[in-house]
Amino acid sequence: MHIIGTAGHVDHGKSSLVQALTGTNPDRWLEEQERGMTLDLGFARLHFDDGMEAGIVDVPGHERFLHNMLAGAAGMEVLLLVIAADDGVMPQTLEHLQILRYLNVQRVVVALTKIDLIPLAEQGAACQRIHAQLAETIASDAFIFAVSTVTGVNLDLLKEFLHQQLASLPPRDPDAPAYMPIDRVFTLPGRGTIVTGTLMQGRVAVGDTVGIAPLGTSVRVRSLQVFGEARDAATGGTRVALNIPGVERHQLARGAVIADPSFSARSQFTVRFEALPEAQSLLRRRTPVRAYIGSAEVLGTLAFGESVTLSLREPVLAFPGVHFVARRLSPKTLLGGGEIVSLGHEAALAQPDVELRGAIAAALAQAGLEPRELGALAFAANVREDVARAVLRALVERGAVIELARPGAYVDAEAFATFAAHALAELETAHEREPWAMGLTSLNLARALGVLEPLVVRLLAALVEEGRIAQRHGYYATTAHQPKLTAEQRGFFETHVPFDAAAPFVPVSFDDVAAHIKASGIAGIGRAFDTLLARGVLVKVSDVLYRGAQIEQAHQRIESFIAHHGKMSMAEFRDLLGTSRKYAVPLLEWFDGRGITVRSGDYRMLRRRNDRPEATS
Ligand SMILES: Nc1nc2c(ncn2[C@@H]2O[C@H](COP(=O)(O)OP(=O)(O)OP(=O)(O)O)[C@@H](O)[C@H]2O)c(=O)[nH]1
Ligand SMILES: [Mg+2]
Repeated sequence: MHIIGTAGHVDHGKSSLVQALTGTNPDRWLEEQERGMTLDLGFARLHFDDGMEAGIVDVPGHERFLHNMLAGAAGMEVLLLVIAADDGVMPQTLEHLQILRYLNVQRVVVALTKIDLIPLAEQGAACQRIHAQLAETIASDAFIFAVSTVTGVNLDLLKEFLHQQLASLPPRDPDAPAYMPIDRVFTLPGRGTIVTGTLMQGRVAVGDTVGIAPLGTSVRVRSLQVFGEARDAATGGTRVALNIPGVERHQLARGAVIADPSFSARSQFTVRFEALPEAQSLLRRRTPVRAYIGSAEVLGTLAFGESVTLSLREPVLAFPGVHFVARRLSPKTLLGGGEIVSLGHEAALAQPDVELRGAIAAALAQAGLEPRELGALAFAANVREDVARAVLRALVERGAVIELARPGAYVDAEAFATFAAHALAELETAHEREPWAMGLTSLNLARALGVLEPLVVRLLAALVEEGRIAQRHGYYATTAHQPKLTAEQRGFFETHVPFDAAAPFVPVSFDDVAAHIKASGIAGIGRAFDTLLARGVLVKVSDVLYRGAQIEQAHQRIESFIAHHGKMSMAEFRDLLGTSRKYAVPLLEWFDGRGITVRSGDYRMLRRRNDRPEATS
């Protein structure tokens, strides 16, 4: 048996033609029948007088459902391209043809439908025009049948031609391993899970044990149907429904595969890839793609090197000779397609690839604390970057290697652990020595540890990422550290940044405080000052110093004033705080800068919360 597939632009009459040829309406969903539009794949059986049969897969023409079309396209051997005579070749006519050239189509027939809608005198010209438009496509040499499902004209001729085409297809290899991409999963009361699909090759029989990928389990086929009729077995080219009670419906979906139990899913393949000429410019050395293999749609990457590698985010069962199509992630432009050539390097990676891991680990160990980028490591181990990446991923997972960000690089875990221990020890000592300080800067640590500062920053970032140290306001600290001023230090600031209830918004001069700090001789007072500024206990506005509590109060007054009056002038703000213009102007500008207020002419308004620039601290 063989599979005929429809293709063509939305509304051109594909489903009507299938119904006219088979008596079955392929639009099986109520919604499809109500909307008069195919949304998902439909199936019908084409029966000939001599007993020959074929399965028809009917696809949606609307571009929004192209992913459904793709799920059914892999099984098509005879393409029935449908073009409405009154509309001609349209975008999806060509897009479907582009897709199908990468798949398994071996014969193409064109049905020029709705021929009843154009006058007899114009029909010849319409055929010629379409023939010209199909040049350079897989339908360039196809016979064109002008048909109508309304008048029935030429339907018998078309059907007979399909018979010829089917009969001329080479027979399938009955001994090939079974391979059936699943396109539907459902349950029937009392029977359990049913899966349907096009059996692309091999044979499945009742009682057989078949594998299910990517689940990786095997099940027994309890019963089997071909177009609603129970059979003992089915062979390649058949639409099949299998009752597999051993699996729950929710474990399966379109894209899963029933196959010979010896087959398994994998996520990396070496492929032959042919780009569409117009997509050539969209390809990069590593191009993220949406890959369509069998009935599956999976995100992945095409990597072009000495050979082309298709890496998938989720494993898919495929093997050499299986075709695929690739689209861009967004917009979902068709990029091209091709064929699986071999199973890639994953097999090698799954096995103890001790040597490769050893080579990469040794290169890193030799580099010590010096980060190495992927390219350099691949070079050192004499492997392709994608292979090196997979090995590194495994090494990172096992904790043998640390991954750094910006730019991405790798460091030997042992060297990193030594660095981390030293850095933590430095921080502990610093906190003990100066409990009032925020911690150490990257420059402090770089000097203490004898490592260049840019490298220290990247290594510390990895420690912060791991939650082993904290970074606040440019200082690094242990996660437990809370700066604590001495009584003497606190007393100093109580005195020199006083709070006067009679003039609550009058600040002090920053320079005065700085001069007092210099003169005071109190141990650690400068660092303590930094801590208060970093934590917002003291706030520098222009050349004066406020207490954080004063700023907080001013903020509250601004919010409630503008909430009442809608806006606020500088004079109003000054009076609101009972301060002078000298202090009011910079303070309000400070609130503007924090995204709390916004200037509009002579007035300030509140900035709506979602307009505020991200708080920077
Ligand atoms: N006059 C005329 N109308 C037709 C003919 N074939 C189909 N139609 C009408 O064209 C419209 C679309 O037909 P469908 O068969 O649903 O088209 P389709 O290609 O399956 O559409 P999608 O699956 O949504 O892409 C329907 O209203 C049909 O009745 C025909 O030969 N002549
Ligand atoms: Mg349809």
